[in-house]
Amino acid sequence: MSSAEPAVLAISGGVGGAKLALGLAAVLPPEALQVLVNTGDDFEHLGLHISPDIDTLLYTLSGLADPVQGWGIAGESFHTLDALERLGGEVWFRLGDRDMATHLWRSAALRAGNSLSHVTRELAQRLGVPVVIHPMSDEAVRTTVQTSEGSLPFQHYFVRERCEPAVTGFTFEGVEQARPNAAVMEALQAQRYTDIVICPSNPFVSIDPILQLPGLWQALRDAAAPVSLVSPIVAGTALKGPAAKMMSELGVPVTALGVAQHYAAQYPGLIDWFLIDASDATLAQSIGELGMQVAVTSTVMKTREDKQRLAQFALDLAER
Ligand code: FO1
Repeated sequence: MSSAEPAVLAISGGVGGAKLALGLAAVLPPEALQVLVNTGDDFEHLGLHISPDIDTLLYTLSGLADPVQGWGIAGESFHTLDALERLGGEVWFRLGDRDMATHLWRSAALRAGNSLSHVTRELAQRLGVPVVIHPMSDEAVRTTVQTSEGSLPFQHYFVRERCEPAVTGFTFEGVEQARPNAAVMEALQAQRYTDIVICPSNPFVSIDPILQLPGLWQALRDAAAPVSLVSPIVAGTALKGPAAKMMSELGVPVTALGVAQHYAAQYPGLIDWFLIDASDATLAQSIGELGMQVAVTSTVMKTREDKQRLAQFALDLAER
């Protein structure tokens, strides 16, 4: 793929975002889609470097993903974890046997001195993913969740504690020193993106770590390409993950309007189009008053057709 070609940039966390990325991949030629992915969820575990959101994108776009849970590989076995459990090792993070190969391969390649961008590009090629997946940064940024039970590294909060502790805030360790993905910054400066689509991912732990990289959200705002965002909250609930629980614990209204207020306050002028589900149509006027154009459609992605239709709808907004 020539990186000088015009392309759509999707910005994504894990499972929810990967659904729209899959829809975009189906309606665009492969070289016309790039995905910028959160790495705030990455962690070192059992001596391995794990990049859960990158892997969710890799597995979803290669057709390997477990369709029920959205992460990991379909039909996975857990013999290694069973053996580790017999040894008294840590097994709360469910690493499947085949998934383990990805972590082994990535960890060795990083240890050999390669950047996460390079390693991700190699993995995509080897797994037959034609879309470019950009880690948000080659430097470590680690999401920490402040909770009623103290500060927890993201995966400890999310998987080990099953999102049970009440959230009081988030920090993205290392974000001030990290540089945003160089290829994406260069493409933004060269006006190579025709559309920028923020997927329906968790605003606080999937999209904020990306947008808070120095200079990134301003570069997205200043690009000529329209920025559209699909609300991850529909009819007062999150379609996937703990976003609704987090919003309610943080005192943010658990509505698409609450999501829009977050983006308007944190990233003024960034969002051109805010996409909400038809069930939230009554919120359109209040969201519009925040200075965003609002588009109403069906945003729930259950089938392949839903994903493609929403992807096409988001792309068509640019022509309005
Ligand atoms: N999510 C879970 O809820 N439980 C798990 O045991 C788990 C294991 C896991 C292994 C590899 C991987 O790439 C992802 C995994 N996830 C697991 C998903 C992941 O932790 C979260 O979905 C994301 O970090 C949130 O975007």
